[in-house]
Amino acid sequence: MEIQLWRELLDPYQLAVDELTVKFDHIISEHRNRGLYSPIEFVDGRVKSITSILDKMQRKDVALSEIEEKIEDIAGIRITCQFVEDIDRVVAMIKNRTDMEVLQEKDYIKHMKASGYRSYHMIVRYTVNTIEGAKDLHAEIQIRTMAMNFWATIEHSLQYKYKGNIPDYIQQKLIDASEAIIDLDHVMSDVRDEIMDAQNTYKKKENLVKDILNNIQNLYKVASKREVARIQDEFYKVYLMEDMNQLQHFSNQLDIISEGFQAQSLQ
Ligand code: 0O2
Repeated sequence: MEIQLWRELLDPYQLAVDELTVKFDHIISEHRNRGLYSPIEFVDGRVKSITSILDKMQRKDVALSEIEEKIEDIAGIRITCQFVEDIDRVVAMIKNRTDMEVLQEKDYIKHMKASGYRSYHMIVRYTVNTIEGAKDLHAEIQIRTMAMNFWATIEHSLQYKYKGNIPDYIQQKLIDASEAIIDLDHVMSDVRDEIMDAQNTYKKKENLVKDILNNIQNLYKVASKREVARIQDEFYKVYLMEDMNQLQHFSNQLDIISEGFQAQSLQ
């Protein structure tokens, strides 16, 4: 197939990857902006390379005319979570969405592959709008923990190096490593509440400081420089106390002060 035709074939898949990445990224920011824990830690996506498509066509005996129907991971999204429990939440979220339809699910977490590979796969139908109109296509969403991702990335590189024929002794080490990853994910789940608590506290503090600084910046428009400098000094003092309650109290007071100045400036 000519390169131009490959481009035309892959273009809508690139659009799907771009759109889906933005949508899943937005789930992260929606959670974080509300001070909530996000079950998604990060998202990335890719359109399968032409070489990889050709390899898969050969491996699965797929004709050129059947690519779109039979190769379901031309558009691939990878969602990485911190904890195994988060994966179920992400799966439920995807099933609830109205902008994609789940066609197939493969649970390689409950049913680990012989290689030691673990991940949750979903094939979805997704519609993109191109200059030629609406087009339905398939995308593969892989959901896994950071630890599973670490293993899969290393193993993928080895598969590439040994062209699928990884020597037995390395294969055995990979299986051992996969078992260790299962243990690691369990241990992390055991201290999940502690970790989430620490992360939430940090995030809350970050949001609060952002709000306070925004407020102080806005005050420059309505209050005297001297007054703003005094508030800023006060903020540094409270910040150094490392006490969230004090910081919250300061933020509430600042809200009241800001409203007062805003009201004055409107008179
Ligand atoms: P790439 O380079 O990531 O695009 P199969 O019939 O099992 O060969 P199928 O039917 O396409 O593959 O579906 P499956 O099993 O859900 O695998 C799809 C993708 O999952 C793979 O794409 C890999 O990205 C990943 N994957 C599956 N098995 C393994 C594994 O044992 N190790 C690693 N590291 N990744 C795996 P591609 O096209 O194989 O590769």
